[in-house]
Amino acid sequence: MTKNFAPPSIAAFPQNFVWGVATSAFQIEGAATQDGKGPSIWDDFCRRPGAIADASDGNIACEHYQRWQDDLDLVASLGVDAYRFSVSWPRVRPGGTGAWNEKGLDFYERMVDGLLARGIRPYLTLNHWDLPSELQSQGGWAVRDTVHRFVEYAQGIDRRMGDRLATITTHNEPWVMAVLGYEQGIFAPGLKSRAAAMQASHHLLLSHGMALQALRSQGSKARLGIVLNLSPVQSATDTEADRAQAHLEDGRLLRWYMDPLFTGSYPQDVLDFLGEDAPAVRDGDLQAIQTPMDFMGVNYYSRSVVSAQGPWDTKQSGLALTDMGWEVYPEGLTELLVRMHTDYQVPPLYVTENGGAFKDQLVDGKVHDADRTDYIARHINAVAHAMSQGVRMEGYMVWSLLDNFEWASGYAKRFGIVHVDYATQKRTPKDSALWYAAMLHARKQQWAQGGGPVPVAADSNVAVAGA
Ligand code: IFM
Repeated sequence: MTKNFAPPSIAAFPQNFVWGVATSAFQIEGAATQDGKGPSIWDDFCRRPGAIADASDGNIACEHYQRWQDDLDLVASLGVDAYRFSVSWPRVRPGGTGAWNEKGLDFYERMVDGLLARGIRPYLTLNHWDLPSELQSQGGWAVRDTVHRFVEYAQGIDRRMGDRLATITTHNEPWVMAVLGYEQGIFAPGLKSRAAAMQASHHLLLSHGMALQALRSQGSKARLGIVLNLSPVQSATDTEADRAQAHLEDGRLLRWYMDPLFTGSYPQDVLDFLGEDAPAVRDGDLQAIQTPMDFMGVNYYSRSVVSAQGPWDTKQSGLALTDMGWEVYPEGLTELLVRMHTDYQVPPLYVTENGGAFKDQLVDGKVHDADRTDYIARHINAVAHAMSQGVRMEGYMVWSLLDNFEWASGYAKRFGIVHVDYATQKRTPKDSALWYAAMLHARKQQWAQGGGPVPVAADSNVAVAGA
């Protein structure tokens, strides 16, 4: 059993704080062409020579499409309150427009009902990057028509299952889709145009706002929001050049999304930097983007350090690094959450993703991933610190439930708290999963006993499926 990692200040979290685990469709489902699913930009991108580090794809992934019931049992055995997952747009509407695929819709509807039957709240994301290929062939997020197709898609999902969803997230990490996908070309669709990237980012934000309006006007029962990937951006040195570069990066990563969502304008310094690459914005767009949200999610992994001299080498900081080469920097999460709360009128916040890839070893049916447990425990404490400074937090979700397809890194990077043997598809909860389950179990006991902190015992014996 796991050793006792500084139990998060468990008393700092209210009883209704939502604890969860997260996944996304393309990364776990597989069944790339089954039951009428259409192709997505990630199916296409995986076929590009050199695009994916291990030349893998999402065709099989974790076979979640076939194994979803067992996977939901696993989720339930962790004792979480919520499961965050995404719908594959091309599985439910293969061309992105036109006919809907009943089998795809049934799959997600069964999953939502399966979660509710297990007492778990469904947190559904509409767009976790797998845009239907057919829409990409018409320009993808760089063209305005995709905004309207997305709104129809959101309405269709809400009509079908919105009455049973806790939340609907429009987009997961628009910065990643726009900048890595359209500007740097290292993610799907693999384009290299700053102008296209910025237009895509505007259309993602606009489609978010318009979808919220459309869902509200059809009476959606789900709480609505968006998820951004954010980090505090720090200057490598105190030189003016580094500080200016860090300010610009902060503008491109954080203010480019937070300002329009909460203040109704794009940051002027970034617009000046973009010049002709700035997006075309029509009258009314910024108003739509500002449509109030019920919650907002933040995905946090590390800080970003910026130097005017070029990319910062994370090895020079002396901080522990994950297998992605990302610094372990929980203080950054507190800093970020406090800033969001201070600088913007944010709705209640969630950490919708947090976790780490580490070099796991499966030995005798166990994975002793102390580094991951330590990472998670320290970040949960960072959330508690933010809450003690007045930040309204509603939940925390570990990324990820399962080892899965880590995009351009393929299957080599393992983020799961549950190990997946890709040859057999066997799931083995790692020590981090057992620790998380023990922590949640201790919390439930704590509340059953009327509150008061209960330490997470080193030898807690909580039954997790497959352990
Ligand atoms: O795996 C991804 C996820 O799809 C989006 N957020 C970051 C994770 C780790 O890179």
